[in-house]
Amino acid sequence: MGYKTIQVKTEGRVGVITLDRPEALNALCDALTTELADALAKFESDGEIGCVVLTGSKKAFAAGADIKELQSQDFVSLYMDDPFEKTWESVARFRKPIIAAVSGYALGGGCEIAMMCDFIIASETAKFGQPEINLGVMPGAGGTQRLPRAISKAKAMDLCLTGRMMDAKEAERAGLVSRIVPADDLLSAAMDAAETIASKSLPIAMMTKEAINRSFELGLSEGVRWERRVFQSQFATEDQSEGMAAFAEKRAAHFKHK
Ligand code: CO8
Repeated sequence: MGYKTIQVKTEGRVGVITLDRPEALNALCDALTTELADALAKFESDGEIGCVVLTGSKKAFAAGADIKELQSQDFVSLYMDDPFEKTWESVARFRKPIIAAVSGYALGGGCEIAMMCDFIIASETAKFGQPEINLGVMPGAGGTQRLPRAISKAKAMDLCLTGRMMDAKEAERAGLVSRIVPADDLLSAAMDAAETIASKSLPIAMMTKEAINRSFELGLSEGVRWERRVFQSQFATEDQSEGMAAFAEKRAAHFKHK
């Protein structure tokens, strides 16, 4: 598939997807989310890929869903097509580690897609917000659910009800982003993190991601019990044998990633 709205490349074990609709600040039109889902499916099935970086331009990670496309939708068309289920959710469903590298605007669906990633590295210029209320709607791609889990009810209410943006510093204080880096260093910082993750055992990294995500669905005792079973099961992997043998033998571990 030749992509028109994203750019895709591979560097070692890291897949990089760059949202690329500069004329619309990377607004998430149907074509873009379809291409994004396709690229993720390919990275998911590619055994050589251990981590993905999702990024945009300096000015915008993504300024939200494409309002010009959404404008003509009605309830039945949105319900029947359910683009959220068909394409957007592919980011949340992606099983390998995925990092959002955010510079500039991450608004509405842009903020929601970033939150579907495992963590967000932000440039100093990043701006996050859920301005849907200004359009007469509310967030529709997970914003009302993921934002309070990420940054507290108070801030989620503040952002979703006023529609205001928060800058990178406020987002980091609130816990939405894991770190802030200078704008020029954004991609290299995200690539460094992704290469580090991709050098670990892929199945163990995937189980770690799954376990942390389960913490949002389960109560504490169920979550801890589930974690313990997965931890125990990891002793059936070659990567556990290799990782612990390498420590004992004072050498670097060589994970098989499968
Ligand atoms: N959709 C479509 N086009 C957009 C969008 C967008 N979200 N954002 C920007 N653009 C376009 C502009 O229309 C403009 O195009 P043109 O030059 O043809 O007029 C171009 O990008 C540049 O934008 P601006 O001139 O507005 O640039 P500024 O630097 O002046 O302003 C802003 C930047 C503040 C980011 C401004 O563009 C803005 O407010 N954009 C809209 C932000 C917004 O409201 N986002 C939420 C959208 S709704 C949503 O995301 C719901 C998600 C739920 C989806 C559920 C699954 C289906």
